[in-house]
Amino acid sequence: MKTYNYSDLNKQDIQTLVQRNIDPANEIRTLVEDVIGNVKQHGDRALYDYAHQFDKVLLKKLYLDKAELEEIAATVSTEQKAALQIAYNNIYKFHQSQLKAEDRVETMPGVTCWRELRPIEKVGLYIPGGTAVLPSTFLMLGIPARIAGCKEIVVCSPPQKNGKVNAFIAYVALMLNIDRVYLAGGSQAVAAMAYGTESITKVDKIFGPGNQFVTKAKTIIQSTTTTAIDMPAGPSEVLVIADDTANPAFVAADLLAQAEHGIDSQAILVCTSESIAQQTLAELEKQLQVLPRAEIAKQTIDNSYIVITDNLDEAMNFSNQYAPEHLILATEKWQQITGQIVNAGSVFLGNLTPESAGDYASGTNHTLPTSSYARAYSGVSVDSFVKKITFQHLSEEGIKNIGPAVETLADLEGLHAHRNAVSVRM
Ligand code: HSO
Ligand code: ZN
Repeated sequence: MKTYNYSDLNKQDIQTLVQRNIDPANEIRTLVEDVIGNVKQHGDRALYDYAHQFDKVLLKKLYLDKAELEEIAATVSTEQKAALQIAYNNIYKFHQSQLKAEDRVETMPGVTCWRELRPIEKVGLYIPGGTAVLPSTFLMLGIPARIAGCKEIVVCSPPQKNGKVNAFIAYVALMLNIDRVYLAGGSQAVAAMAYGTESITKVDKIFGPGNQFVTKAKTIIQSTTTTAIDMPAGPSEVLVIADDTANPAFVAADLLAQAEHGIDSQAILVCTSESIAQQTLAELEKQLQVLPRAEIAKQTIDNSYIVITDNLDEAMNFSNQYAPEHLILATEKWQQITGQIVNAGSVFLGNLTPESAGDYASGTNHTLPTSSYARAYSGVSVDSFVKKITFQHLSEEGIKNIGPAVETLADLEGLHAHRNAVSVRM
């Protein structure tokens, strides 16, 4: 890991350090557009063909039904079920607290305005099935969709070579009361949910992470169809702020947890103590040895860096410019600095709070803005699955109170019909 001294860095250096790979998927655009065009034109037929071509499987049916999911899920152990249930309960509890009715506001006597939630009717969840199958992601998307009350939840996941999905995906589907999983992956799955096919419903919004093909397909359909997407997604990342109260073994473990996701992940350490940084590097070496995914983690660590700062304020300053997906405050003084956080997807406070807790089971969502989108986006929550519709009501007193102002405003914009809509009522 390269080490930089914050005081040696000028504005341009920092700009370069906090920059992520800008759209490395651009070169695959034509390929993805081709797939989208094909699915749009040939529907299910194209999905069968792509399953053969990309997933190496000849499907007889495009989905697994409840009985098949139950059969596949039978291999999940009691211990695994119990752990999934704890995650489910905590995620459910935290997300349910996000459903709050808002107050009605009387802006003038007789003029009342308010907002009400309505679920997005049809949502599509993409559950990746690549090198690491992530049933936790299925929970993170399925639970808020259920809490929001979405009428139709379409789930797509790439088929394995045996024409099935992994047992944990099947089990989570059943936990969520979802009794059909479509066997479609990659950009073809995104296209199917955006355009609809004979068997897959066109949805209003597509959620979920995926490889660069999935991501590219999501960005394309967002601008070419009426289907929305959760957020632009890039490789996962963590930034750890550590001071002399941090535990180097913990910090190294957190950096590696991020690093094992993929070779394009980033694991950044911003540290006020050179000695802690050195000890963390030694720990990294030690802990890497025993990791099954060491190969991947090592590449990420080699591409990541350390910034040494004079104090926590400087560290926070750098972090805000980086706008990390995950921010870990590995310091006993975390309470002193949380107020200064401006840009971050999800924050982990103190030495005993690993990102892994939030990745799986504490209750917060792990679908978060990457690539510095944390400057403007929030992570997935129940809000992502609802619309907030505004309502207003004017009483007789209300129209009398507000009418003259609206008439004047309509006049000054030269919109006489607008003025009239008020005048006829007064
Ligand atoms: N850290 C990932 C989520 C995840 N980790 C799933 C393990 N499984 C992105 O927030
Ligand atoms: Zn993770």
